Amino acid sequence: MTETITLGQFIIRQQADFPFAKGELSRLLRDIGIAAKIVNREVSKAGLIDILGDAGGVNIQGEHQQKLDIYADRQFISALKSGGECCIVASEENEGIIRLDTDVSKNAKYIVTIDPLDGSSNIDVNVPVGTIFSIYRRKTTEGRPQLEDVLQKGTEQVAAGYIIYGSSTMLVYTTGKGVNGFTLDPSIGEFCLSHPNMQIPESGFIYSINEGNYVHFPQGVKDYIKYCQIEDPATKRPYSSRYIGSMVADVHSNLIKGGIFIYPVTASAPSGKLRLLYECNPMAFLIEQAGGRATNGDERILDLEITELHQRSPIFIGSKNMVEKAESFNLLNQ
Ligand code: AHM
Ligand code: MG
Repeated sequence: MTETITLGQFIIRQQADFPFAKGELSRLLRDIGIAAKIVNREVSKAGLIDILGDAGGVNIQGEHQQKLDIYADRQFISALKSGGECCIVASEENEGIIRLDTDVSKNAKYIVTIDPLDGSSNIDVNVPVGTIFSIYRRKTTEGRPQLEDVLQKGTEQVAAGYIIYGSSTMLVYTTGKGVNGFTLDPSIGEFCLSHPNMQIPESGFIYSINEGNYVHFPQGVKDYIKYCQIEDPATKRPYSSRYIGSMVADVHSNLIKGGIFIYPVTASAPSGKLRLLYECNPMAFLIEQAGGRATNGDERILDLEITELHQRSPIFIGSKNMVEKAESFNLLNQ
């Protein structure tokens, strides 16, 4: 019989590697895992009840919020609040930072940034959606935690990961010592270690980009796409094109099979579409930990300075050799 290791057991085992740690990060990861199970329950029954669709609100990016976005946002914030290990949450769905001012959490040492339900426009067509999270250490040492505690470079991440709500639900995360993936076993209600020490193939044969925007891409991005499409048996080109439109699902697929995911600058989105804090940094940390690479076309994503909560960035992320090849094109200039 194969041994089953639950997320909770795995976290405790990993903590044993840090004898002086007090267990706060472990408890924080546990809280995220709990919220993920609750959100998963709602996502999986979304077709049955009136939770699908537009809640009528518009988030600060000017995009329509779906009801499940709001639900997921509240669940994660509430789990982090009751867990007591996080003093600030910054969420893609909220304009400002959210201080968790309870007696326990106001002095907590961790910050969480989260995209509670990424790709939510796909919910009503039954396509995988996801949650993306990052954990940072608070920098200020006294008083109330501040915005500057949140605006940290990607290199400062303590942990990051995602949950993919798909044909099965998985939680994949890193604490800077490799990447591990857990699949939710609905029969016991636990995330179980299913993908230990995940490594992204060095080269892949899949490129993922919204080619509908082709005419608005910089010339270098157009040239790279052409490179992917040219026949060359030695490098197994042409590559396959796969684009789900849910970053978590696209990056997860490329993590397992090898590939590159691209969201470049476009004429209408001159800084790209995806957010540095909620989407690019956590995915970049995780993919680097799996042996891959992530750039904005000029600089490593994790080295980018961040000045605004909802700052956007172009991103080229995935298999190391594919991203390096893309970088040989002029990816940023129109
Ligand atoms: P969201 O956070 O509003 O859901 O948007 C992010 C999503 C990503 O998951 C996905 O990669 C991208 O937007 C798709 O955008 P597009 O439809 O422009 O290709
Ligand atoms: Mg998003």
